[in-house]
Amino acid sequence: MTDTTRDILASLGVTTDHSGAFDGTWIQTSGQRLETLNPSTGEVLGSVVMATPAEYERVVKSSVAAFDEWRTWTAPGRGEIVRQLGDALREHKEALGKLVSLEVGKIYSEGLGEVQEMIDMADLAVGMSRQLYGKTMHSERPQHRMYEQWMPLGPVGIITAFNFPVAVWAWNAMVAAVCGDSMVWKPSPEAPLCSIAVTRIAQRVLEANGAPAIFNLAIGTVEEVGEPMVVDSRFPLISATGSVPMGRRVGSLVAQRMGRSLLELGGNNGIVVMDDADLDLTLRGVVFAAAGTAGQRCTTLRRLFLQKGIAAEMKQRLVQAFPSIKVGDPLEEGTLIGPLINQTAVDNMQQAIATAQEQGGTLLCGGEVLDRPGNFVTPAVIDAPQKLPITCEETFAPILYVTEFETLEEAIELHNAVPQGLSSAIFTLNLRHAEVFLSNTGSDCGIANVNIGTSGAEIGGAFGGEKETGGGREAGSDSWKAYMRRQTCTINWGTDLPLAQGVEFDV
Ligand code: UN1
Repeated sequence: MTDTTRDILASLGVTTDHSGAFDGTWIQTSGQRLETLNPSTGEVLGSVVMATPAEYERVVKSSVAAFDEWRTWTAPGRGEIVRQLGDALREHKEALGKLVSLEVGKIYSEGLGEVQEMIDMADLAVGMSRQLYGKTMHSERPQHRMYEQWMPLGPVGIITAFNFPVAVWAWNAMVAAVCGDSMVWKPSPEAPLCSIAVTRIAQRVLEANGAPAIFNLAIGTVEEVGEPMVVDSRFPLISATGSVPMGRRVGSLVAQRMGRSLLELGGNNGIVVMDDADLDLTLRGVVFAAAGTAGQRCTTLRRLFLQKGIAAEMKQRLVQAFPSIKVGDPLEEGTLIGPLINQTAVDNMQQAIATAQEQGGTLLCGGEVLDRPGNFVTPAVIDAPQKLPITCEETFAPILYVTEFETLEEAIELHNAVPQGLSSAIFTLNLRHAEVFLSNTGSDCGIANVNIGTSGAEIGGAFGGEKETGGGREAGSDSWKAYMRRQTCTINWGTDLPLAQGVEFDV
C-alpha cells in the first residue's frame, strides 16, 4: 500500500479490520474477515470484520428505534440534516472520489462524479423535504374534505452493487431520509471500504445534530445479512441494485411477505444510429457509453444498430477509436478505462467473446487481457449478424455488439427484442425519426435519449427500467413516493352523515 493510499483511508477514518456494522456506534463485529482488493493492482486495500446474524439484529433494532424518533421530526427539519450531509460530502469529495477509484477501479474523474452525484442527490432531497405533496380532491359528499397525505414508511433495506458503490446509496438514502425513514445499508462485498467511509461521514452529521442513527450499515454475507434482511418484515421496503438473478430472488422473497421492493437490475442498452446522424457526435456518444467505466454500468451501451448507409463508415471509425482509448491505472491522468472489478469479470468477458464468435460474430478489435497485475482488458467491438443469442445477455464488461439494419421499424424491433429494458438512444437529425423512437411503439426502456448515449443520466429524472430491469424508479422526479406510505383522508365537517355512491342506510 502506498503512502497516498494510507493517507486517503486515514482521512476518511477507514482503518484495517474495521467494524462492518454500524447501529449508531461501530459494533465490535465478530463475523468473517472480508478483504477488499484494489482491482488495479490485485493488492489488499483493507479488511472488514463482517456482521454475524446477532450483530445484524442489533443494527435492525437500532434502525427501528431510530425510525420511531425520526418520523416525529418535521420533513424540512430532516431536510436540514441532509443539507449538512451534502456539505460534509463536499468537504470529503476528493478523498472519497479517490477511494472509489482505489476500491472499484473507476477513473478519478468518475470517482469524483460519483461523489458529485451524492451531493446533487442531497441538494435535490433538501428541496423535496418541502415538496412531499399530496393531492386534495373534491368530495362527492357535501361538507366533506378529502385529501391524500404521504407518511414515513419505516426502516428501508438498501442493497447496492459494486459499480456505483456510493452514488446509488445516496439515491436511496437522501430521499428516504427526508421522507422520514431510517435505513440499513448492505453494500457489495467488493466495496466495503466505500460504505464505511460514507457511513462515518453521515455519523458525524447525525451526532453533531443529536439526530437518531438513521444511516446504519450491515456488511455481511448473503446468508447472514442479505437474505435475513430481505425476508425481514421490519423493512417495508427493500431497494436492491444488482443482477437479474439477484433481483428475481429479492423480489419474490419480499413479495411473499407482502413487502415492497424497488428493483434496479441489469440493462442491455442499445443505440440506433440513422443514416442522417451527426457521426462525430455519435462516435463520441458511443465510445463513452460502451467503453466508459470499463463497460460496468447498468446503463452501458452493449448493442449498436447502424443503418446500412453509414454502417461501414461507423464501424471503421469505431475500430480506429477503440484501440486508442487509454486503459490503465484509474488514478493516472489521461486514463479513460480502469480495470474490471475482479478475475471472474475478466473470465466472463473472455467467455462472452468466445460465445459470440461461435454464434457467428466477428471480433473487430479489442478483447485482450493485459499482461500486468490487475484486471485490465481492452474494450471489444464485435460485428454481430442479426439475432446473435449472446446479445440478449448482459455481460458486465466492455463488449459492443454491432448490427446493421435497413429501416427504423426494423431497428426498433431488434432493439426491443431483449429481456431487459433500462436505457436506450437514437442518433438522428431527423425530427420524425426521433419522435418515432420516443413514441408508444418506439423504445420500450425506462430511459430513452436522442443524440445522447445510454449512460450518464442526471439525477433529476426518475431512474430505472422495464421488463427484467425490475420496474423500480429511484432518484429524482416523484420516485420519493416509493419511500412513503400514502393515506387518503376524508373529513366530515357537517352535521349529517351522507354515504358515498348514494347509498341510503337510515336507522
Ligand atoms: C448503475 O450503473 O447502476 O446513468 C447506475 C448512469 C449513472 C447511474 C448508473 N448516473 O450511468
